[in-house]
Amino acid sequence: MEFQLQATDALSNARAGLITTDHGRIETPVFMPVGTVGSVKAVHQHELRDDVNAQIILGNTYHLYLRPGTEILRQAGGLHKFIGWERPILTDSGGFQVFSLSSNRKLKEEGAYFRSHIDGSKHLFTPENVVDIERIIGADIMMALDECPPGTAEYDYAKKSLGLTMRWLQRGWKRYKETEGLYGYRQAYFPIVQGCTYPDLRRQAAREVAELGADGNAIGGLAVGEPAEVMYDMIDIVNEILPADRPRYLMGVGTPANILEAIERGVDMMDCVMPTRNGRNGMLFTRHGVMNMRNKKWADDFSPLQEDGPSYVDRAYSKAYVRHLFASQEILGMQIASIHNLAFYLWLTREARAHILAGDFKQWKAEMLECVTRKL
Ligand code: PRF
Repeated sequence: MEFQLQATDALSNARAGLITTDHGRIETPVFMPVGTVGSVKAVHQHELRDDVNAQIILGNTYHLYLRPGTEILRQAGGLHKFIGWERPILTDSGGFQVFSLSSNRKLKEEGAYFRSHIDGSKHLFTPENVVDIERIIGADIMMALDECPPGTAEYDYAKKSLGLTMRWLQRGWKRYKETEGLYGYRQAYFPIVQGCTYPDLRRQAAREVAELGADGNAIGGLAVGEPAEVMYDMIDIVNEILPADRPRYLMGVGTPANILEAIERGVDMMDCVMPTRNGRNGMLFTRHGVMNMRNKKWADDFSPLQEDGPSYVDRAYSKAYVRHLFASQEILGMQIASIHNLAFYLWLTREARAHILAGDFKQWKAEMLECVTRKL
């Protein structure tokens, strides 16, 4: 994987860059739709490519390992072939999901023991076997196994947890290096900076992560219950240390406002379930503000979903129709909302990139921030 830094904003830390993988290029800043089990919920692969303009999607090691399992994925020739997606894929390591989904999980030095949320079966994730699984999935970017403590974690717990995440990182990196070149194409391995909301822990983690010299680096453990301002401070602290010539990936963030703030602070990649999950609940993000499509006020509004929207669904369907679909609990409402929201998120990051390249990011961002936080 290669990263070319194309421009840095004069008035902020925002950057525009180009990632090159063996499955194609990614222009940054970029938003990555979440396709946990090998499906971006309610959105076809051709829609992701042609309507949403997704450059890369996410899969999750925890889910894919449990179902369909590594044997099926190996037989399929990897996730790209299995799901019919030829562009890049990033896999999260599953550490985060072990903690949010599985039961009876136990962290030990050797790894994370857990029971499947599907059938209760017992499993162990180690930094090494997670690399092996991500290799078989065939991710272009593989994430290291980490522990993500809650946003409210006490200092002592945060420190102990970070120690474990860092020891796991060294072990995972070793396995990554040992297995390079065995799987046909290049697969990058991104370490994850943890450290909760404690500046000294964040700095220490960022230094250790930077020292590895990985193709890209991630910031985890944010948007987990801490105030947004604290999250922004942590991003600033970490980005001061992470190398400028490698992409920076902020994991699981966030609202359109969070995305604009993160880009301003030098983040290049983001993912979040919000556009799809909130979309399925009838919440539409637009450049003019947020609409709740369950609201009765749209019942007789026959204007297009978003006249100047980035996707064909924005002009093909009226607000009244989409409101009707949600009122009737029709699947099509969720599909339209998911395509719309993802297309909007991808538009937002593309626009940010264009303004970074044009040199007027800061002013554009201030205006856009006001618009996207309105309630329509
Ligand atoms: N670690 C991993 N995945 C994640 C996170 C993390 O800290 C987050 C936190 N926002 C989302 N997804 N591995």
